[in-house]
Parts: sequence; structure tokens; C-alpha cells
Amino acid sequence: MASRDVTHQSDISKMKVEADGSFKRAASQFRNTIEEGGQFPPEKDRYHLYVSYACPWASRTLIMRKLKGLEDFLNVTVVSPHMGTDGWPFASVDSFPGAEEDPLYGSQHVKDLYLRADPTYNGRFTVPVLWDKKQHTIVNNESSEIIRIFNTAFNKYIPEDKAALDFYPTELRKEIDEVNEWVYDRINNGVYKSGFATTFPAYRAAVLPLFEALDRVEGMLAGKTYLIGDRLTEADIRLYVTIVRFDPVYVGHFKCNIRTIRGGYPNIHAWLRRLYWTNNAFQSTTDFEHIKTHYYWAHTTINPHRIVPIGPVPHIEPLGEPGRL
Ligand SMILES: N[C@@H](CCC(=O)N[C@@H](CS)C(=O)NCC(=O)O)C(=O)O
Repeated sequence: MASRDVTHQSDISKMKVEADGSFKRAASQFRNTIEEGGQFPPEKDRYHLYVSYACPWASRTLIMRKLKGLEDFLNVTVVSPHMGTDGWPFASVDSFPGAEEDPLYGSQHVKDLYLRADPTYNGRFTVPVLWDKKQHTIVNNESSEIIRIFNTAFNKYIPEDKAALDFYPTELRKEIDEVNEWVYDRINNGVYKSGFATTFPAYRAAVLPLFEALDRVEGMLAGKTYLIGDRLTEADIRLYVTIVRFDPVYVGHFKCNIRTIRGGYPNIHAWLRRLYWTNNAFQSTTDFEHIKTHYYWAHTTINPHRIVPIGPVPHIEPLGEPGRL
């Protein structure tokens, strides 16, 4: 589909870092919303979600879709974790177990969707992608906004009990926004800044604040089930996707190895296992094969031989006896 050479946009090994060796994430470019009377009104089976199970940002949207019971409302397509020179491939190009073909256009790669939506697009070809099947374009490719869309946009059309679930409640918004800000910078994006750094000072400038932030989260979770208030909020969802990848990937691949979650953070470890083992929206959207394969295979500048390590064994520890988490 692409007539111009876009490999500088799709090939992660050609991604540039800053002059000081630090990694800066580019902002997402499609930022529309779904709303009554807008360009993208809420409608059953009108929208489609393209994701990778490997990607923490995409996994946020999968978790929210499950929690809000939007499975019948909005279909999903999962790409292969083998993100190569053309970016994320569909199963037609790379039939990794669990990967799927593009049911809408038979695309070979996620980049084909971006170029269909906008042939002049000059950003990275990232997942998640929220797609409008009517206008054949991208509604939004920014996970933090897609989860807010899922939280409210379809409420009029879904069962009452699901519509009533609010993961960004008005009375907690201020606190959620505050926590999201530093969790994003130091933890969600902090692991990438640590892993993609190409100088020791840039690495240290990311990894130390990352562990300070984990220490802070550990304190916040003392004697508590959820991060904010006494209910599950988007702050838990946004943190979970990074923590569940921490011991299996970030400790080794991204050199975030000052401590592990299982060895060094008992409160975060208990919170993680509770979400994974007691709420299916978390376990059913977490695929350790896709996760580990993606990072260790795709980032050849960090892991040139593409060996995917066996451990940790197990990828996530069991829940344990009640009261003895
Ligand atoms: N800010 C975006 C980030 C999405 C993102 O960076 N996704 C990664 C996968 S974890 C991706 O698709 N990267 C492809 C690339 O950069 O070429 C969001 O939160 O949705």
C-alpha cells in the first residue's frame, strides 16, 4: 500500500534518540473522540480496535473494553508480536499463535491502516488504533484517551450494570490525574527511557526516578486493595500493564534491575496478583508469550540475537492463601 519509503517511521532499530542518549516518546497524532452529534457518534459495531497483547498501552484499552462489557459492541484484532522493519504485522504475514488477520482490509501491517487513513502521515505506526469502519479512518491512537472513551461513550447502549461502572469518577479525578502524571513519566514511560537510553547518564537519569516512584507506590498500597480510594480506577489499570511486564521483561531487557517486583515490593506484588488472579479482565488480556517475544525479538539494538529468555519461572506467582498475600 505504501508508495513512499516509510521505514524510518516503522523500523524501531532506526529510531533516533536525543543527542544526550535519552529516549523521548513522540505524541500520538489522531486525537478524536466518540460522542453524540460529533464526527464519530457512538454506534454498535461501527468501531474496531487494533492491538498487540505485547504492548502495555494497547493492553490498557483491552482491559477497559472487558471491564465495561464492550466485547459485543466493538471487535478487536490482535497483531503478531514480531514487530520488524515494517512495524507490526498481521497474521497474514506472520502467523504467530494468537495473531489474527486484518478482517477489514486484509492489511499486511498496521502501517497500512495509518496510510489508508492519511497517506501523508509522518508519525510512528503504533498500537492501539481505534478505527471507524464507516469513514475508514482512525478515531484515536492514544490509549489514555481511548480508555476514557470506553469508560463513558457507549453507556447509553450497554447494560445498566456495565454503564454504571466508572473508572474515572468525578470525586477522584484530581487524585487520579496527579498519580497518572508521575506514574506515566517515571514508571510507564520510565522503563522505556531506561531501556532505550544509549548512555549511562541517560540510563541512570531514568532508572533511579523509576525505582523512587515504585517505592512511592509501595507506600501507597500499604494496607490497601487499590491505588486510589477503595475502588478500581484507571490509575490501577495504567499501572498494572507496566507492573505485570516488570519481572518478565523490564528487569532484564530494559535493565530495570535495582529490585524485582516479586522480591522487593510486597505490597505491589500482592496488588498485582490480586488483579491478575481475581479479575478476568486482567488475566484474559495478559499474554506472556506475546509480551516476552515482542520485546526481546523486536529491539535488536538492545538484544541483537533475539534470544527470548525462559524465565522468570513462573511469569507471575500464584495468589497464595487468603490473608497471606
Ligand atoms: N502514546 C501511545 C503509545 C503507543 C505505543 O508507543 N505503542 C508501541 C507498542 S508498545 C508501538 O506500537 N510502537 C511502534 C513503533 O514505535 O514503531 C499510547 O499510549 O497509545
